[in-house]
Amino acid sequence: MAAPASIVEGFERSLRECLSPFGFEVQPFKVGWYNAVLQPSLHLSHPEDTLAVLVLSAPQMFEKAFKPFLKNREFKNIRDPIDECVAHYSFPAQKVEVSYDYEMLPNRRPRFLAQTAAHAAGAAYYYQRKDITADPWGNKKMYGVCMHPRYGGWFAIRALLVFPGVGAEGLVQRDPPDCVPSQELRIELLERFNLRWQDWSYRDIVPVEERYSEEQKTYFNTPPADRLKLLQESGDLQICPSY
Ligand code: B12
Repeated sequence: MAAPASIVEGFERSLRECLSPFGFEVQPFKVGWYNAVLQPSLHLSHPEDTLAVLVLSAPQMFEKAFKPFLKNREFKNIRDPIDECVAHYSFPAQKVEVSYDYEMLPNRRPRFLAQTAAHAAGAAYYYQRKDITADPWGNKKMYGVCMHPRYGGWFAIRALLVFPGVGAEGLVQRDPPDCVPSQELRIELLERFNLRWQDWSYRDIVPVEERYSEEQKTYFNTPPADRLKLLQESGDLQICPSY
């Protein structure tokens, strides 16, 4: 069913008001914009005008949502606190299908291609090997990377919300800002992302407003299996030893 533009706008505003104080950004788009660049087997199975919203985490999510979230909840059977935190803050009361960036389908494909969604939604340009006219990499596989106009590479794509039955005819597609326009810099970006992503430098290929704090970097540098221990040691998390 088509919703008037004002309803979609109001909806977007509510989501933004709810999530931005916690360091998340939301970007509404139409399912059809995403499907248009993908082969049919990867399509989201909703009519092309269906409203979808992409949720990104900005650098401050760690301090504004994740750490307060840890302090306010009882922890039992935690998988990854970041993911738990996203679940906590992004479930509105409306009927909504939520897919997280880490979720895989039985055929081992991701439930949605986060970078393609970010580009199609206009949130962050997805620089792919095919965006480089004469690349120097021969047969080597080079993964693509999204760059955000304000946070460079200091962000993550966390979740896709689809609102079945809500039409978004009023939305107008905008290209994401091309913040790495030169061929030389695109080559440098893909090399940093593929060959030395551990040094964080690909995230700074453009000037940025904010980066991850040292504490957040330490957290992400810690193997997932050791993260709970790290949080316990820093006093951000107390777990009852009996379970
Ligand atoms: C699997 C995965 C990996 C795998 C494989 C990577 C890969 N790209 O295939 C591995 C383990 C190697 C990996 C590593 C990393 N990853 Co990773 N990974 C993913 C994951 C879960 C799925 C990616 C995937 O399988 N894509 C499938 C392939 C086939 O898609 P594709 O190459 O984009 O091809 C499609 C497009 O080209 C599209 N297409 C065709 N034409 C056109 C035209 C246009 C205009 C557009 C937009 C699209 C488009 O069609 C193709 C499919 O047919 C995503 C999250 C997600 N749900 O998407 C994170 C993700 C890509 N990873 C991410 C990161 C940060 C990393 C790491 C730095 C690790 C880390 N610290 O988190 C490293 C860096 C890479 C490296 N040097 O190893 C981020 C990237 C953020 C960004 N700024 O882009 C993501 C988005 C996770 C997130 N939550 O933000 N990752």
